[in-house]
Amino acid sequence: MSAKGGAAPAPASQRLGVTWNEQPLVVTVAPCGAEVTRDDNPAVPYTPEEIVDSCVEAAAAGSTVAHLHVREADGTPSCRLELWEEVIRGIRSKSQLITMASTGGTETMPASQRLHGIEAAPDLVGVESGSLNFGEHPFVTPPALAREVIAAATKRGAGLEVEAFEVGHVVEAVRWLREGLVPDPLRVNLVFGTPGSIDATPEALDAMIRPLPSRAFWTVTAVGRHQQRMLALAMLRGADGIRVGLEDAVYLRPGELASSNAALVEMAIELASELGRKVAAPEEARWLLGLGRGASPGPQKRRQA
Ligand code: KMH
Ligand code: ZN
Repeated sequence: MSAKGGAAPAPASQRLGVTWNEQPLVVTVAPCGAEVTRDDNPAVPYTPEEIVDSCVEAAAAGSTVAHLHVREADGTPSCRLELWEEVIRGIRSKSQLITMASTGGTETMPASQRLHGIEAAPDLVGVESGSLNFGEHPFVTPPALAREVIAAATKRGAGLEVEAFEVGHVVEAVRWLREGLVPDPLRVNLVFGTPGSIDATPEALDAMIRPLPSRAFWTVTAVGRHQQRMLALAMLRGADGIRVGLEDAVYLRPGELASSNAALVEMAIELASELGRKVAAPEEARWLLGLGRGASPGPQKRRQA
């Protein structure tokens, strides 16, 4: 399907030529983000050791990708390369998780510092394809900064995942794909319910997936109380993956704080299983994300699975 077409892209299951629920689901954990604190939930990991341990537990619960930020020991969002290296090295030594360095930083972090995680050689790098208001503050990613992130990640041999908070961000990512700035298949994480950006509704989900080409690998993140409903909708809609973790939601269910990132992963996997979606094992996730040895899978190769 062309990105100009009016219809939404084919669900992953149709692309594979398998029934809708046979497409393995990649579960990403986002253990700490940059904003959430221990006042919100005492289980938020701060130090590299805490982040690594929390990710390893989440991997044991079934997640296969870790979307990462780093913090100083007091919880302050950080960009220090030593912290990035410690986290990525630690996760690699103790799990099969695919590591993804966010370049989101914080709204106030100087642009150049947002790129530091790339130097720690993660498997994937998250890149914002536009700007938005993030709560009370503008969160600005000018096109030149995005291109810098893409160039640095590509130079390092890391894959890219676009973080899209608005329909225009998805459209921009598709333009990058057409221009050859990012490889095919495009990987994009659609984020819903962040104050200041697109809402968490079925209509918003449709709007965000509409511009995507059929080969795109798309995942869904929903913030706070919207999480379970949006993840369920995404899984039924044929999402390639979902993301959970304390970065996005500190409650397991209304009134009950999540005891850990692993608890959120378990909740998501239970939900997936109730909806008939099986969860990708580490090697499957690596392959589906085009991170295995050899060429990126794409639909042709996927069909052989
Ligand atoms: N910390 C936020 C301002 C991402 O990880 O790509 C943005 C953010 C998004 O964290
Ligand atoms: Zn993040």
